[in-house]
Amino acid sequence: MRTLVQKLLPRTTFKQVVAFRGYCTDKILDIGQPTAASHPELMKEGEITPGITADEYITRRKRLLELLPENSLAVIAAAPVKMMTDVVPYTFRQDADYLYVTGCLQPGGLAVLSHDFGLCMFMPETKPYDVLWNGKIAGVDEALEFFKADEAYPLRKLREILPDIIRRSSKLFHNSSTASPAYVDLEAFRKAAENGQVKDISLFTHELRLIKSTAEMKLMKESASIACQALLQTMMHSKTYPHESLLSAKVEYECRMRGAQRMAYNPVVGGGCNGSVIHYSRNDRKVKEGDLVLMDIGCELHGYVSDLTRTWPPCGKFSAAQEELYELILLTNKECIKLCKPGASIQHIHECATKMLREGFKELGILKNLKSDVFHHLNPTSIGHYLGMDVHDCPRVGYDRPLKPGVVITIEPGVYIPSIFQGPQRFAGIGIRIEDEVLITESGYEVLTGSIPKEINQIESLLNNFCFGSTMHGPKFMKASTC
Ligand SMILES: [Mn+2]
Repeated sequence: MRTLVQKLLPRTTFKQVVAFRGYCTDKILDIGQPTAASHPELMKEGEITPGITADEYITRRKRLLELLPENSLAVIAAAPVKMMTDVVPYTFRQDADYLYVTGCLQPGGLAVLSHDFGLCMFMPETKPYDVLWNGKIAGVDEALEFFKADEAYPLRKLREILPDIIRRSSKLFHNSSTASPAYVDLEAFRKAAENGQVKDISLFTHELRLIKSTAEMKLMKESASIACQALLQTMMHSKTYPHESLLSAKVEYECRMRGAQRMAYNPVVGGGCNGSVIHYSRNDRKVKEGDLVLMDIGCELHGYVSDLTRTWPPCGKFSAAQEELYELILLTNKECIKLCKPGASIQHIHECATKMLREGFKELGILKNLKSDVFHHLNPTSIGHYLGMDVHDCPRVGYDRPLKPGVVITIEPGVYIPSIFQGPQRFAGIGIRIEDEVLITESGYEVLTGSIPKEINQIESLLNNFCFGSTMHGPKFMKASTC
């Protein structure tokens, strides 16, 4: 595509490009991502990303520097662009650490932090030709004026500037998940690595990201609310369109129509025994009459993700076997949520969940005895994980860490019975997970996904008393009906 255009437009000059941009854009400065000036419907004055102010970004950097040992350096690169085919990139998603520290949504940059100079941003440069094709991006001026960096340079200066800074530092922390040759190949970096002076920055960034600020909690709640509304619409849709791919499309549409930038992960839409595949992603089968469908979905809103799961029978009625298993998972979900409070840990809640599930499985005849190893096949997952800018957020923080106010975790008990199974055959091929998001508060917890039903009578009532008619055109056609 690009090569062809280069041939067609071999003499595009800078002046022509500027004139063209001036013609096709309005007078508001475009920095390659939303600002209060360009997107007043999305952002307030003083915010760098929607809901997060410049002051909050400055505070984050100050707190990160406080955690860094004396005379150390942090190097955090933006996420790389991943290509689908030669000139076609996958949708870009910024690395959470780089976004957390800078607020910058574009690829190609490098943030360097030290006690000496604060934040120094190395920014990618574009040629007029790139601007013509891909639009404006933030450069050195924007790094200083918009992202409030203390210093900023074009990326081409990196080789001149960074080696000296590295040599002057006794420890180096970098984001190994986005490590780029731009700095890793520098001799000074290689020497520091050989001397054992290089460690991963996530040790510190995950500590900071674990506890959400008031602004972050608001975004987490909005992200959860969007996912709940979207899944509710999808549940109602499921009776008329019980097909995994249509439910996946529906939930993504409903999330994005409500302002989410993307899904947090590929939706898991497992009908029948596909629900027993924990990260099932094919989503290409019709849900059989009488089967359950398990949907694990989440969206991303301005850098903050949601993650919830509901399991229901699109036909509108749980079978007796489905109901028996569902009640056990639901009870475990509710009891585990009650355990969420400052001082508890995911590990502790996991142990309580395991005990409840083992006893429940034994009672249902699924386990022969309480200590059976079969349990690990029926329930191989943790009861939950931290949630925030990433789905499995802050993995450097152990699950034995006492929870604190401002931490968000998931509670997601489940049972995954394969189709070929030694126990009572009425349970064969049933997969159930019920996942909620829980914010730890001073006094206990707040369920962020409480607006979507999980009780059997609520779900059956929802499916039988409300559903879309024979059209796919949205809520205005929603009606009480007996379909
Ligand atoms: Mn989860």
